[in-house]
Amino acid sequence: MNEESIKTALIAGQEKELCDLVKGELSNEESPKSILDTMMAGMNIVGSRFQAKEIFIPEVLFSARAMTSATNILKPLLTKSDVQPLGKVVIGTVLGDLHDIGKNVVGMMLEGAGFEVLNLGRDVAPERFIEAAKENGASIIGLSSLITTSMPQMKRTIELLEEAGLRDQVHVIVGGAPVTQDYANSIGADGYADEATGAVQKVKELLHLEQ
Ligand code: B12
Repeated sequence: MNEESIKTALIAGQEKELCDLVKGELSNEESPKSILDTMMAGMNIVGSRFQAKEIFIPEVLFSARAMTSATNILKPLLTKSDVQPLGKVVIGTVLGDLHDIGKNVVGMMLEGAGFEVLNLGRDVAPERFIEAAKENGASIIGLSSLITTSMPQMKRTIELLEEAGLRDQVHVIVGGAPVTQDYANSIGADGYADEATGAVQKVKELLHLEQ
């Protein structure tokens, strides 16, 4: 796989070029998962450059847009639709937070592993998570937070779940760049993972499904 070209197009925010490269890799029988991993590595470089103030929000937005389009090409190949779901997962990015790339990747990997995923999007209020889990009989809520200021919404969602009397029926997993296992423990979450494959494993573990 031409990893460097993929990363370069992603970092430069070249949506069409990136999508063409991804399609080319797929026609060369490259695995969708390794293409996704390469793009995530590229997005990490974007993150480091943003942090180092070498690039700014507009550039990050272009990269994010390119990644979203290219990920949509991979989505049907990473997800299964013809099997009985292993369980239902409600996932979203918490209130006040507009980052959704990582959450979408986690959702996609869960679908690929055979779960039914209800993706609520981003900037999702705690009440909405509870409603959605209740209405759909979900056994897992996945909360994503990428900014430290939105992390308390995870705690709030768990509290509301308790107030709704659903805490023993619904497991909560949390993730996102600033979230840690210690933070997950401190708010009483049932699971944490720092990347999508770990998230799938964690969900299987919580539902006592074989690995
Ligand atoms: C892309 C990006 C943006 C894009 C988002 C576009 C989009 N559609 O998502 C835009 C430009 C909109 C943006 C805006 C902002 N951003 Co920004 N952004 C990023 C950046 C560069 C990359 C994030 C990303 O997509 N990574 C790639 C994905 C694949 O990784 P991931 O999200 O971490 O997800 C993986 C894991 O975390 C995990 N995971 C994720 N969710 C979940 C959920 C569960 C349940 C589980 C188990 C696991 C899990 O699995 C995923 C896949 O492996 C990060 C830098 C970074 N290092 O994270 C900054 C970053 C998150 N942003 C930051 C900031 C400050 C902002 C702004 C406040 C900037 C501003 N001044 O306006 C705004 C916030 C707006 C808002 N209210 O949300 C800071 C946050 C600092 C902090 N700790 O609070 C970061 C860390 C950059 C930095 N170092 O300063 N941003």
